[in-house]
Amino acid sequence: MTRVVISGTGLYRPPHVISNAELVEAYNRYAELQNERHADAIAAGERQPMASSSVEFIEKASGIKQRYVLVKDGVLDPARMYPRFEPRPDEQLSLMAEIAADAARQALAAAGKTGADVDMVLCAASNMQRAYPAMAIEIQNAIGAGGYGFDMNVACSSATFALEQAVNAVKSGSARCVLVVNPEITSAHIEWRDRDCHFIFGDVCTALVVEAADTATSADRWEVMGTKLATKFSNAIRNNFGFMNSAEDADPDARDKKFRQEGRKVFKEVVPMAAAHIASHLAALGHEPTQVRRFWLHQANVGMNQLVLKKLVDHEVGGDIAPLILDEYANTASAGSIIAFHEHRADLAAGHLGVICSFGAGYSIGSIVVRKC
Ligand code: CO8
Repeated sequence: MTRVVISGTGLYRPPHVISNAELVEAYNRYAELQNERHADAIAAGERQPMASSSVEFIEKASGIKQRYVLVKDGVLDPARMYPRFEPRPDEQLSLMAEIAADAARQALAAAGKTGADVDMVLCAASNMQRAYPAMAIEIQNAIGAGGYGFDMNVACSSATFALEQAVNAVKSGSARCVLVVNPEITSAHIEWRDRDCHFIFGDVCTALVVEAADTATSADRWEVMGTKLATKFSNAIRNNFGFMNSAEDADPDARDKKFRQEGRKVFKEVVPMAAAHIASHLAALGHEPTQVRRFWLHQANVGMNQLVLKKLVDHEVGGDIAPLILDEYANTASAGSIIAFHEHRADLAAGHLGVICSFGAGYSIGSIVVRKC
């Protein structure tokens, strides 16, 4: 059986930061303006006033301190509360492909490869910029790759689900060198005017190179020991935006056309699922959770990760076992666990075992067990 490794990773970090203080100030001004506008309806008891957001709540409830965004323009404007992206002509590289190509070049350089070595491109993210042609094919063209490419969306688990497809393609011989990219432009599909979720997400793009162990030349190689994916239908995280909207005469600005969730329900339901998933995956490979040197977990909520780990190893663990990146990046959907892997693996030694695990909308859970070569 072909042994498969992750031989390089890359990270595109957007140029703009929005702190919690800036975010809350803009949101609270927006809420004030709305309350003034609807003062009569509020006074008549026909409408609830909008409550204010707070930095303390955000940091305590989630652990998020700031987020990166591709453009800041518009997001903090109480009259808009939405990013302002310049539309690009068809002839120009699209924004999603641009950030993916940037992360891809970094991952390829780390793996000692060029675009010409790649024969499969998977663009896996929680939303695609357009319906077609596939983003992956534009990215394939931008980096000069051969073979073929396609898009995948499993929301927050897009990266781990794509990793399994990449590993299987190399094992089966249908590809030799696979590029997985996760361009997450979450700022364009969250509702910045909803205090329950306005703080949750950030933009970013991650990239991974997956290839056979015997073609890998990078000194930093991680053998994929196993992959395990699971899904279970839930409406607790949902976005109804889609190509049927116009035909349904739907209001494109309606609340259900952007990210929404029942956060507490998600927290309660997903924690036990994720812990059981990781435990059973490790057991099937003959390992105990306590043998894992590092867990690169999905980055949605600091408390969620602590609880998943407590269930696995029966005690509190620190950043050395389960590094946190969501304080700096916020929730970056599918890219979160990959950012953690990208930034927090250099100190591990040959033989060390690690687990990359995502969990989120669907519900979906994906775990990848790796060993440092
Ligand atoms: N400021 C002040 N108060 C607030 C705020 C705020 N910003 N927001 C809510 N509150 C209030 C609530 O109204 C509530 O008030 P009351 O008690 O009077 O009703 C109180 O605070 C408590 O609210 P919650 O119960 O909602 O608070 P929680 O402690 O549960 O924290 C979290 C909310 C942080 C959202 C938490 O529940 C959480 O993180 N849950 C896990 C969510 C999760 O993991 N989701 C995964 C989603 S990501 C994913 O799958 C990818 C989807 C695709 C990507 C989309 C990209 C856009």
